[in-house]
Amino acid sequence: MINLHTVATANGYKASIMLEEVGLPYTVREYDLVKGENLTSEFLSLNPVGRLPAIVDHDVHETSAGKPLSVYGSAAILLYLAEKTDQLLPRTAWARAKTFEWIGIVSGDVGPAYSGQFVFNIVAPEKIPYAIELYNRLCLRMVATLEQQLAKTHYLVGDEYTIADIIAYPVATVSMQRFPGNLDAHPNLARWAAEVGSRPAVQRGMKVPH
Ligand SMILES: N[C@@H](CCC(=O)N[C@@H](CS)C(=O)NCC(=O)O)C(=O)O
Repeated sequence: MINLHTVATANGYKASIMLEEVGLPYTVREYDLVKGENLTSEFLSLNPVGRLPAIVDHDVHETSAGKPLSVYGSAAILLYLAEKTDQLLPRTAWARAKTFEWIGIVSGDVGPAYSGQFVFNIVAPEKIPYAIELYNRLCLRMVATLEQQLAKTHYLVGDEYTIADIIAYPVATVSMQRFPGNLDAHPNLARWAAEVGSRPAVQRGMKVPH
């Protein structure tokens, strides 16, 4: 059995979509970040970073007497579950490396660009034009990168639906949607998002925790 510790955000949905896609049974615990539930000693003992999502896999222990395996972070969770179930990770060297590359792009470039854009446009009490302009431009570059790729390939890595698509879908439909006109102005991204979003596992995962 796997426990999913999560929140209703793009990062949380990446993990719940993956669990739905691979078909492993799991329980869900939702955290209230405003109340600081992610900073309790109980949660920090399984993830010292204190962020969500994280999973605990009770089938795997470091030693026979040790505690169950915990894995933090959407990219690590997707890679772990893909390897555990032998699903959604291509076998050829080229496609496998490109899948890793897209996991890195979405986690390290696209996600932080949209986080910064949200913080400086919406959350920051003081509106700093330089920061707003910087992150708005960065987001436009990121969405253009996805659009260019999806103009060339059906899914992010060729013809095969992979964990690269799973990690990118919640960003495209939650984070990018906050940035007006993003999907509408990018037909290949919109085509891909409609197809990925029609998968039953994706629809179920996008409802976890709600
Ligand atoms: N690199 C992580 C980022 C996780 C992350 O930013 N989690 C946010 C929610 S979406 C969080 O837990 N924030 C609470 C905090 O930073 O205290 C991932 O890809 O999963």
